[in-house]
Amino acid sequence: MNKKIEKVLNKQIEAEAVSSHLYLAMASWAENSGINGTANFLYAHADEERMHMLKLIKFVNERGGKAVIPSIPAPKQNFESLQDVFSRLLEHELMVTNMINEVVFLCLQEKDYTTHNFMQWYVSEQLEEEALARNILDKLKMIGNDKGGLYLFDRDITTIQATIKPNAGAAN
Ligand code: OFO
Repeated sequence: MNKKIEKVLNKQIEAEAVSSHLYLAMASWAENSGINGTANFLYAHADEERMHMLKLIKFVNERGGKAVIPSIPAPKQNFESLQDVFSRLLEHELMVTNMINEVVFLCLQEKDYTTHNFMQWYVSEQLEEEALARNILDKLKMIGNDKGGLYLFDRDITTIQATIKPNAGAAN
């Protein structure tokens, strides 16, 4: 495998691990705050990110490269509110999208069309994840501090996910 490509894919493996860890911390915070629907949503999201990481690890190894399992720092443990959680989540996803775009750009520069093709799955995934995070954040902004609204949000969060990402959680 092209060494430059191997290096950026390993950076991407690390980014997916960091995402999974961050969403796990958010899920645990939500669970401890009694916001159980959102906690379940975030636990599932953390699992999805782990799956994104695994998919990359297997791809690198199968193509003759060497996947590096990264050490990752402890994520932020406390959040101010659901709005705080989801604006951080959106910000994080935007950063991941930029990284993925960089990988795709490098693939074209290096004429690595196999990896370019493989990365298209991540490009579409990011589109969905950004749309989901924006949609959730818009709802939370509308609800503000209304307790009844937040109760319904927590109850219905999986429905929002099903509308935007019908295959979330499915094995890929
Ligand atoms: Fe949420 O992103 Fe992985 O790729």
